[in-house]
Amino acid sequence: MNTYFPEVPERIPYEGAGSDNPLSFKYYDAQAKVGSKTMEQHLKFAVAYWHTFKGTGADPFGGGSLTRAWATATNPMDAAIQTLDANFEFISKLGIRYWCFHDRDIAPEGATVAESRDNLSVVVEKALSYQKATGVKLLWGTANCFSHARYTHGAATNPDPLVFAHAAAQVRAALEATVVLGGTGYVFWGGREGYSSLLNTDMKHEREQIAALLHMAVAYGRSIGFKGTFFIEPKPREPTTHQYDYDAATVLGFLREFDLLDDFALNIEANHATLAGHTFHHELQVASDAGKLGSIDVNRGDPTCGWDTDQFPADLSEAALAMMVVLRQRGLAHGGLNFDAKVRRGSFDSTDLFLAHIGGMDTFARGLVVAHRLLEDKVFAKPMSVRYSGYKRGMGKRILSGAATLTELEAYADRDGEPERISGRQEGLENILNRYILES
Ligand code: XLS
Ligand code: NI
Ligand code: NI
Repeated sequence: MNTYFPEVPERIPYEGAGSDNPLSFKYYDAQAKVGSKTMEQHLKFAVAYWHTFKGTGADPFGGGSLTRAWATATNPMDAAIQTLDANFEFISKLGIRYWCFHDRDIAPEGATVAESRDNLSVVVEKALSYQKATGVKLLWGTANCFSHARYTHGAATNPDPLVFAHAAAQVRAALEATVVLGGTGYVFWGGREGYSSLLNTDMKHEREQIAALLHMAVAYGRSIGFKGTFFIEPKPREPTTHQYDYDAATVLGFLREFDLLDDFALNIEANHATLAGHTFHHELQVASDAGKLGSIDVNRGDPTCGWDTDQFPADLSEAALAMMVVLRQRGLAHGGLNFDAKVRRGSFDSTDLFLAHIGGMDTFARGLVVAHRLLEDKVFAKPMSVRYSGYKRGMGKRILSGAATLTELEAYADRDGEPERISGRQEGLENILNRYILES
């Protein structure tokens, strides 16, 4: 397997921070221990097939700029197999263990539903043999129910049940592919499940429709032996103006409302968090507090524009804070860290794909080490526990236990008078975070 990236060695080595070799890891040392687990065990990185191998660099102002040797065949099935070859060569050279795909990324849509299924089966079989040969595993699969023109007004939320049926057929086949390839997750990202005008949209009806599809997916998935977790990936806008899965809190409410909490968890994407006006840290914490942080799409947005720019993660404090949430909940069971990120339109060399992933992996390796030390030293836990200590005793305890009444609290406030004001020390805590980033 040395066809598409001949300029890259068989395996990207770990050379440490002192190395000048751009094709080496500076911080990601797969077998190094952080706490009781190796970096590789903590950081279940996955390559996103769509951006890495199907991305063309196109934007609203111009067509593709990335020329890819694996995308030259004129027969779509030949091109699909060559792209799969490139995927496994790339992943093996990087030393990553997982990949993620949409059905339509790996196999072309056919003229009929049956033909599409057959195309997918052929590629899945080939992928399975590659997985066996390389030890690479599937993290999660999903169905692309948003690119085809039939999904213009949504897939499961489409006013036409025949469109719903096409989406259902895709989900069924993608679930089967996920099970065959041993994926531990199956993702639903909203795609076009949202609306742009309430003048033609019955929002309540559409939300019931998508809940129906999710229940069917659970029933079918479990019936064919899927033991993993179903994930919903929140996003507030793009492609529709109002996406139903706006953010983590909205999706948690939806799962509760439609009785889907048992089988689902959340796949939180950094850039979707910022599109929703939140921080990545906030979205991860909301999901984790509910016991529902299942997987993460690691990327970043551009703070100066409101698009899903899907850049590679490069911000150390963001990575450290994210890993703190992950470590506190003891990992991501069925999920991992999927690089849902693309190289910029101007980064057209295939080497740029390696540099981007190396940078993302180093960023999260460093973030992991920093997060581990912050937790070991209880840097934030100690002041946090002091801050809320009033609720561990007396009236605070009565409030949380549900025993206190408004009347009794009024008397308490009246008797004890004005509370002493205590600084939140935010700047001081930020200084400590920076010190850990610089010194870990
Ligand atoms: C798009 C989403 C998508 C999902 C998978 O914004 O991030 O790439 O991760 O369908
Ligand atoms: Ni994503
Ligand atoms: Ni995205």
